[in-house]
Amino acid sequence: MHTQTTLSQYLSEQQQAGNLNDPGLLAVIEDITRACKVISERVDRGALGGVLGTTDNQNVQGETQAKLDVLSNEILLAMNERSGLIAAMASEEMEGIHPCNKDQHKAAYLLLFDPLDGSSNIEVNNSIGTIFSVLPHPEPGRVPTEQDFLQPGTNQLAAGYVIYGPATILMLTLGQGVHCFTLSRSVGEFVLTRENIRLPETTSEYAINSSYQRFWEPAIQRYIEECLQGEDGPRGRNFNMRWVGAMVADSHRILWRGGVFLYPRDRRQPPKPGKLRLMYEANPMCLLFEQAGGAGTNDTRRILDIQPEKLHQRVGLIMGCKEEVERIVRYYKEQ
Ligand code: AHM
Ligand code: MG
Repeated sequence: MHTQTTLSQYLSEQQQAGNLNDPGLLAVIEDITRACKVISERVDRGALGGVLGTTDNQNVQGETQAKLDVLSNEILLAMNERSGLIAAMASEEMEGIHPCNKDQHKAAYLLLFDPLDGSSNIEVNNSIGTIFSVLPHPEPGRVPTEQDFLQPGTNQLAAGYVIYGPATILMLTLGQGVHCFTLSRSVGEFVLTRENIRLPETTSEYAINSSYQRFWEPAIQRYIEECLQGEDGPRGRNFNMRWVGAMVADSHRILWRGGVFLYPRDRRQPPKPGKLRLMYEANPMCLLFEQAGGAGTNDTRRILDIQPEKLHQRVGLIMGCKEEVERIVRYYKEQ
């Protein structure tokens, strides 16, 4: 009989095998994913749950908040505050950090999240998700400041995302590979469904919002143009393109099937270096991609090496199979 391994069992087995020696971190992952199960339940109810539609508020990015953005943020805050392990949290939906006023001595972690990625998909019942990143508190024992969050992505202890799609799935890394868990409604737990995911080496797929083509820089124009030429162009093969409009869904397809996800810096709003945020979107995603054998860059710099200057800093993001990312880096250097 096929026995199912739940996330909790998987984590404790890994710990017993000596692969993970940070029990606090495991408890943090359990709390984050518990919150995601609650969000999944709310998403599932759709229009019947009264969670669709927008609020009258705007977040710090100037975007109108959907009801589900706010609700997911509240769920994540409430469920991660209890353990006392998290010193403070930061989110796409909050301007400043949210310190947790429990026993600060135990609180060794900082948690960042995008509570509901792909908000514009909510109304149309397409995939959406939650993205999270766990950083160490540089000085456990004192109340953290925003400055403490400004650590490069290489410092992340864990990262992952949950997709609320046809099935709710969790993609998780604790720095030792990427593993996929599927939420079993009958068991009420995330169950391991694929271990050690590796990005395929060769690729013929890409994801980009091409309606911004006229604003792209020459490196991106060149890359996409060559893909579009297919067999008749320098790449010598045909490419396929998809754009769901939720990074979790678009990059998940790439992580699964190979390819490259692009939300590059463009010339739409020159002071803004891209749309996506470094700390709770690009960093966790790039850790997952690197752990799966891929790569992530802004143009010529590895995303995980970027020293953040601001909590809500934006960044151009290109991630996927190493070869493709390296090719785009080369095009940026040559542009
Ligand atoms: P959100 O976190 O406010 O939902 O915004 C991020 C989303 C990404 O999931 C997605 O890749 C991108 O915005 C889509 O943007 P666009 O509508 O410009 O294609
Ligand atoms: Mg997002």
